[in-house]
Amino acid sequence: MTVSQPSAVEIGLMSGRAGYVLRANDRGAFTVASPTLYPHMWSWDAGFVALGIATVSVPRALNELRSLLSGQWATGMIPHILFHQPSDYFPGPERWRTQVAAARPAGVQTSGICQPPIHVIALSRILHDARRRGGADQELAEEFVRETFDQWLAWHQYLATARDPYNYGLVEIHHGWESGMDDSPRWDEPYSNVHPQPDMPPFVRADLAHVADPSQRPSDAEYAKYLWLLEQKVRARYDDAVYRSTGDFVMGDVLVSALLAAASDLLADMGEELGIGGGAAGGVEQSRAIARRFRTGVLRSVNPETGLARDLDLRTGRWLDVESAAGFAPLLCGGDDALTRRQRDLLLGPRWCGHSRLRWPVVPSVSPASPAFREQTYWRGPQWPVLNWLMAWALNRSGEPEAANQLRLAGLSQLIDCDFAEYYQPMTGETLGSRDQSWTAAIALDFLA
Ligand code: 2M8
Repeated sequence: MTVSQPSAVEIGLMSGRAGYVLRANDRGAFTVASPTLYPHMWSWDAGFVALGIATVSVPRALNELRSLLSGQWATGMIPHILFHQPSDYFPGPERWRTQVAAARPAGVQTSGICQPPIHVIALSRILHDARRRGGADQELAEEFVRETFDQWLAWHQYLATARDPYNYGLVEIHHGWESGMDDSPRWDEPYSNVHPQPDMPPFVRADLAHVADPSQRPSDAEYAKYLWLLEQKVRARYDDAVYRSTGDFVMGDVLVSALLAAASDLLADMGEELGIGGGAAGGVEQSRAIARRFRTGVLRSVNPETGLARDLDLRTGRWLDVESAAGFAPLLCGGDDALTRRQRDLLLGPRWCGHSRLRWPVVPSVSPASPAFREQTYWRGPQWPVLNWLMAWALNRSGEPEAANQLRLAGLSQLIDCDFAEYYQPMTGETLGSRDQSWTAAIALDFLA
């Protein structure tokens, strides 16, 4: 299916409405991930939000990242949620009980796990935008990179050490939420080994009140497992080594690893350009080493038959062969040109974006040809505009601008109604989950810039 360029009127309407959504979701010091379902700051959402806001205002974009960094733990971890204000979101701070953790930050309540390291990818894009504009924007952005370089490096080092103590080259995650793809079939096999115990405190879900149909969200049984892992993290006092030996879910995540590799290269590039982090033991070299290790880990995980990268269950030692979009991790971190071309063809081909039943040729979270595919359940098949953005970004970086533009145009067509939904039913184009989702509006702005 070929998709055409949106008209000037459509572009004007979409960018106006996307800008409006981000303004409406702005709470002063930070942007909520969505107005009611997610009334807090989420880590990887904030990265996408910042790069979208940068197309309108570089200072506001930098403030978003500064606000996120205010939640950084002493370990270097950037937590997955910052609770800047009270709300009915569950699980909130009283459930996370991060006061048991010595490394928690002062002055802001946070969750105790993390999310994919998209932030430096966003920052380098913001810097690029700011340089194009020049003047005060450029100065501000460069100053921000100088000021925060060590914090980003600490974040990446945390993932490279506390979360890869044996140098596998795969970042270990301790909860499906850390992958960003909560209920993805990537984690079905590992979750079958997670058994909530009767001493887990009872809970009432708040999320279902905010969606039209519960089948768009994870099931109650899945939620109980999510809460059980949270409980195990609390019982380990958020000490990664203790959790590793006691927790039920320890996975080498290929998407997180590929993003870490890509982000580490970009951090090194920025350091070199701005003359920071130099020397043999400096931040630039450390970043390059992290990039190399995790790129190697991602490439090693590829199943030669399918051409897709695989997560590794570090509890059982089993590779997890699932046709999820995370399998395209090598496209994000590069390192093998033949594989990049193979993945490009696969992504645009009939098992993925070129599947005959898709309403729009946009990356689905799971291949529609896979038995695990569900068309309206959360990360089990629906299309997530941010994933599509990531793949377009990756294709551009790998020297595939035409393929990238195909995804961009398809992504814009999908968003033409300006609902900026959290995710989309791939066969009908119906909007699912939350409306006015910040990161969806943000990537629309970036695609239009
Ligand atoms: C979703 O995750 C949260 C838990 O972190 C939830 O379901 O309550 C995921 O889509 C995640 O990737 C995203 O960052 C978050 C906020 O948009 O929502």
